[in-house]
Amino acid sequence: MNMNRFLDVKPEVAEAISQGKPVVALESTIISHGMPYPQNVETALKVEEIIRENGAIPATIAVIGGRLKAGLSPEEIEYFGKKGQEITKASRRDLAVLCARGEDGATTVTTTMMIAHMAGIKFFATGGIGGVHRGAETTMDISADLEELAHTPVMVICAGAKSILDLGLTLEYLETHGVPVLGYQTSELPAFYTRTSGFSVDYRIDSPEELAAAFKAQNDMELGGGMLVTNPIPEEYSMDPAVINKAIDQAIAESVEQGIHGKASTPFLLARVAELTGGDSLASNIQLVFNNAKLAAHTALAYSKM
Ligand code: PSU
Ligand code: MN
Repeated sequence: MNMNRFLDVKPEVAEAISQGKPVVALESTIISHGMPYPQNVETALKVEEIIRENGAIPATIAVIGGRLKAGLSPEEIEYFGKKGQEITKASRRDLAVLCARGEDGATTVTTTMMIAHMAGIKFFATGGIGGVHRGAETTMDISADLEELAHTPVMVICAGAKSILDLGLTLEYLETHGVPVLGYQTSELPAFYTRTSGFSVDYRIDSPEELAAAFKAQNDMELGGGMLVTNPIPEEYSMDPAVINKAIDQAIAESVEQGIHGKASTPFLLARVAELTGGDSLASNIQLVFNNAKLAAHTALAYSKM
């Protein structure tokens, strides 16, 4: 554990880590920027409960008053949910200034991986990751999440990537940077709201024990990077690709028209897609996060027994 002077690990989480018990990290940008209030808070609390029911300790990660927090209280989760987009969305470039100034930050996949690693947490469940955006050949909009996956040894369990991204280019980027992309019980990359995308993953893996074994091999060899597990949304919650893709195309067209760019781009697209599909996409989003939390807990538990 790298106990740097900015890090606060919740006692329950610190105890589990020191005893080699399974711990699963969760991000806070999904709360503040990824879902509307109050569903964001309800979901974040329920996700923690699911992780406990499946044998692991949850550690929601955020920056509060300039402290890097591994493990939040329900009140802190409520605070992030209520403040929503007023909170700074904190990627790697933001951490130093936020901590020096004593400010709050909602952690993305990037900073959640960083803080999880500082605390000694190896597993992280979320909804979707950032990636190479459509049109990146001119905008150069590539999420810092991909770079973090290349360098930080945390396993990220997600539901694939939303087609607000260019999935083909995202996979190319991950390949170049040596990030294994694993499909849980599928050989096709899931596209978040839908179970298929037309793109293949690197390996299909069918059990939490085999996921844990792959990650352990990577760690024991000290290869140093992360691993991406893509877990398809349960069939009963998956969406009609025509409906979701229409909403995504419209949201992207509006973002180009309005000149949305930089860190505002992903939150804008997420919120617009949710609006355009009514409650449907939000309901699917919530269910896939639950599904990922369960798999992450099972994998962390299997790893703790190896
Ligand atoms: N994709 C989602 N939901 C999310 C995000 C992405 O389906 O909540 C959030 C995550 O926190 C992710 C971040 O790390 O957006 C990526 O932002 P950017 O594209 O600006 O790197
Ligand atoms: Mn970006």
